[in-house]
Amino acid sequence: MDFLKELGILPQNPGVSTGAAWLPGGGEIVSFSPVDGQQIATVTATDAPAYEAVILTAAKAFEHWRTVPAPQRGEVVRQIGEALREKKQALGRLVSFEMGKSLQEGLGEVQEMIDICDFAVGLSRQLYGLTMHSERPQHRMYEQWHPLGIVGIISAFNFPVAVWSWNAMLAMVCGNVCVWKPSEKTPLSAVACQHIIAGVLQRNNVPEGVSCLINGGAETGRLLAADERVPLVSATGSTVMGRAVGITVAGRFGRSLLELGGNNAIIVSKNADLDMALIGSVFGAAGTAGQRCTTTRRLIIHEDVYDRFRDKLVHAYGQLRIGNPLDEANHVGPLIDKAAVDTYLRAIAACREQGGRFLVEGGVLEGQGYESGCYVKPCIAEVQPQFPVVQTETFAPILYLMKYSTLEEAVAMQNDVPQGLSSAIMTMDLREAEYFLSAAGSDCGIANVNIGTSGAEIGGAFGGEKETGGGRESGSDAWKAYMRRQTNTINYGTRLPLAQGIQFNL
Ligand code: UN1
Repeated sequence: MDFLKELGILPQNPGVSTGAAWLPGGGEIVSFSPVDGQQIATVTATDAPAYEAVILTAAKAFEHWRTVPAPQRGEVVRQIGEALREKKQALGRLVSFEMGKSLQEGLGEVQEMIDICDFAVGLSRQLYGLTMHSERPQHRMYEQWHPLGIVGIISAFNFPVAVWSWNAMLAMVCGNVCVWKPSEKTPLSAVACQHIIAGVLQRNNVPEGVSCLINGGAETGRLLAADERVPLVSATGSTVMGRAVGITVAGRFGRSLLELGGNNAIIVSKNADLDMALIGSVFGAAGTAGQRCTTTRRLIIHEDVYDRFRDKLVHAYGQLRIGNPLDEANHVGPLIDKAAVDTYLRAIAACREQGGRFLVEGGVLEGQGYESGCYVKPCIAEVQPQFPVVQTETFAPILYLMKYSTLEEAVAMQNDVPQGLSSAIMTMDLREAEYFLSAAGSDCGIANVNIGTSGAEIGGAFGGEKETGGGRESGSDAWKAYMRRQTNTINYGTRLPLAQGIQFNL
């Protein structure tokens, strides 16, 4: 496992960092690989004194970082992108090994990091505000965007590095400093990222505190959510976590950016290219072992093609190879841990109880290569849309099939869940596609045509509606969430006329 050495991972890793410096912390977090069930290494957790030291260092760093011109901040991010290019293979392998996603997807995740760095470099010269025409003579009005301060980033195990970079690289070019709390299930991937960027920060004389790392579970996340010194908390993960963070942050009038659960559907029209629909559905549902927030959980299939498409799906599931994700011959790796396996088994039992009929059976794999107990079979069930289990996001490869007859009915089914992240329609019919994208169509943050629900590019704003939390990360103008807007009016005349023509003569 040379990649661990290359990334500076030790048997015992400090886990509290203000950039290049590592602080003593509290207890210990153990990282197990779901690939073989073995302990990889341990990481120091963040106790209250270490947390306080991080926040004070970050606050001090902000005083300097906010004065560095944005394009110069972009230059630092450009170099971070270069450093990530150099370490792409090693970091991709660690992500695959610690999280359990396929090597291709581990490398793809690092590619997303590189892409967002490139995006952020360009953005560093494009933090545009508008100018307006004042109603008063010899007045000028414009708006500008200023950094917020400390941005807290809470990320999930399923994208242990990319989601941090979407937030951190934008936040940094915007002039903020970041405090990252990664998932306690994937702490080593975070330690590796911190090592990779530390050299770049040092070479550029960036002060300690611009990019900090803290480690721990929900209690560490609560410290960030409750801390008035942290104006923005960006949190990716479950709806339960997001609700707690969102309420705590709102209680102190802070801002939160929430990217939470999805319950994503593909509508397969009778006018679909069924071969294309098949690839999108199988990758979307079984890829990453069903552990993406954009994973395809529901297929809503037109009655005319239902039997044909169902048979194709069942056949394709028979071809899926499940096993060590570092072996490129395998399509599906393990779930993150045994607790996730229990959740998967409970959902299968609930589905059966509620009336679901399994076309491809699930189950936990045993025997050689499956010793970790985390490898499960992707499965398919025929269901009714209102089953409670179908309304719930289960982070595992369980695909629900439903039948429709009119497009209006299909869109209503697609929208009739509490979540609103990603959605797709497979159709060659322009009218159907446009209806799906119209105001009467999908209610999700992401709506695709002839593409599955997962695998979004970084250039678009990423996030969703309803219980997904409403936040937008990554591309487009998502950067605005990391800045405060200021409207400026300047009077360069010799009189002081009041707005709205009000006369106030002394
Ligand atoms: C997530 O699962 O938290 O669209 C993010 C995708 C990826 C990002 C997923 N680019 O599947």
